[in-house]
Amino acid sequence: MRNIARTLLISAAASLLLAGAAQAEISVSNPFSRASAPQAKAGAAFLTLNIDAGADKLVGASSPVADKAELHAHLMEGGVARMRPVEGGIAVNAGTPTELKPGGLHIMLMGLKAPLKQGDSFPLTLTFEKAGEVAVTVPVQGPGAMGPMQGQDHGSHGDHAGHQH
Ligand SMILES: [Cu+2]
Repeated sequence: MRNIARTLLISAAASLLLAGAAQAEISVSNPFSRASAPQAKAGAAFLTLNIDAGADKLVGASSPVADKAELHAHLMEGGVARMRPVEGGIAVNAGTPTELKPGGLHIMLMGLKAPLKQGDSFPLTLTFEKAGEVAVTVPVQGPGAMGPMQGQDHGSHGDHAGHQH
């Protein structure tokens, strides 16, 4: 009797430990930025966030190319596109990619130290509420780019079936 109770306790403790150790993994795909005009003091970075289980929140970002990086959203206010900082972070939920893209959520790079040049890339550190810091390399596309360059995403989606490489 006592032995059984003890065994149960031990296995309960072990599964608690396991649950604590299993951390959801964040993946970042399709990062890109746009070349900035010579006088521009701000730029933006775009990317797609996925998490394999549960939920997390993007709460901050930083990059050596800018004084400051802010999480922004674009809104339409009375027919005028505006952007403002996102309060409380950007949610990432399992099963639904969170897209940061032109005209929507983005990472604003404030106080660019030098213009972003097409063909260059720069490091960006994302800070998540649970996962902590995740480092990303962001390629700089043309000034009007709406997505990463063709052929650069050989990542996660297994969408190669129809392509003739
Ligand atoms: Cu912005």
